[in-house]
Amino acid sequence: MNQSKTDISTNINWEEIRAQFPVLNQEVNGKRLVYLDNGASSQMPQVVVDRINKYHSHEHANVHRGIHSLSQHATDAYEATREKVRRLINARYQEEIIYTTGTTDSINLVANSYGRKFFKEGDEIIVSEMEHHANIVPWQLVGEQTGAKLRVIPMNENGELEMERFYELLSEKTKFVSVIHVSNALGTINPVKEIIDAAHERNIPVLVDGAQAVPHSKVDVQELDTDFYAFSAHKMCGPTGFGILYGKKELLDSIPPYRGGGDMIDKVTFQKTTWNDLPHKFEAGTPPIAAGIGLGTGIDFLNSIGMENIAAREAELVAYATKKLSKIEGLRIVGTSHEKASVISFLLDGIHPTDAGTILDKEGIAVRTGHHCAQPVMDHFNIPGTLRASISFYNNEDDIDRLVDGIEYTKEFFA
Ligand code: C6P
Repeated sequence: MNQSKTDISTNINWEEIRAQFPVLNQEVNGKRLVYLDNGASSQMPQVVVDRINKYHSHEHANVHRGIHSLSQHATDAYEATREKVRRLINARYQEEIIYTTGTTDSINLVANSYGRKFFKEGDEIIVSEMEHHANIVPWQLVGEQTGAKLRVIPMNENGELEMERFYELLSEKTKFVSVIHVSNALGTINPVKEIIDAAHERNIPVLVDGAQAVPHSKVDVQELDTDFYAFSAHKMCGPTGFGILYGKKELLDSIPPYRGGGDMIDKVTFQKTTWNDLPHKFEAGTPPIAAGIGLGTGIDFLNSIGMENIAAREAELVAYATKKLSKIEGLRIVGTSHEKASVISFLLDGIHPTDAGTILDKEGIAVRTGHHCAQPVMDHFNIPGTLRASISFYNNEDDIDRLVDGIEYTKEFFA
């Protein structure tokens, strides 16, 4: 590898950025860690770790409840994240940003609140064949309660949605469309704008699962005109246990709360309870305060680099990795869509992905193996699972070269 450490197009020193991630600076199994499991969870830069520590060390108090200074300070820090998220995804109002515990929680919120209110026997919800389980099971659960059924947009052998089939599935029975923006199992970037526009022509609301999109590109919910958009903090340099549901204000106003408890109420009597205003109507109980504050610092960090620069750097690394992996004999890439981001899934001839992943781990290389919580994708390709390298802007060409060496070693090991 003989590549300049400073990206010429953006003049960003990516090695300096990488150095801000303390986790990457260690050995695992006696080898320098190569972390290529960013799709499962990305790492946190030191500033995020420090910010969370500061909250725990000096600022801890419950939010929205106390008149004492510490509580008000915690509330201000926690609420500041809402504006940062609003700006990041260009939502119209802060009230449209609902704090959740992650993408899974965000989708469950919509499936329960919207679905239980509006779905009935014979209704149809369209999802795609490449959904994460988090965008399948909540709809099945609400379908069991309401009689609504799932309809599935199939994909082709490249792992691209068959859009003509989507148009055929749209009918007067369709009451909701919920699709993944970027596939965590294949890396496919889906034409969500086209899907949203087609659904809106029939007044059908759309949720987009953006868990693998927001960390890697500039997402603009107003430009997409999506009704709901879900993502997780821990895939975008933030901590676990925190996530976001964006929803259009009028839609959020039209659906009931999903969970009951403190903070989400206006007035409680044994006869009747009324709800708090948005966004608090959907935020019952004491939230993960430190995680919310941490996400705010994570967003500051991403903004300091620039989402466009992050997307460009990751595209460069994905292209480099695809080229290198394609040259390995007996390696097959699963998911060859023209539009791809950050994820490369692959198989090695005659070697089970779990066995290969175990050997790579011994070499200090962290990849994910298995079905990636997308079993229908594996069923489509008739495979038990894949090895998955998921790339972040703080990876570098050396990481990819180490992966290539690790794969060659794995092949020799099993030969
Ligand atoms: N995918 C992966 O390794 P949570 O767990 O709620 O933060 O995110 C769920 C989820 C939903 N949608 C997509 C597209 C996702 O990728 C994920 C999480 C991880 O691919 C863990 S299974």
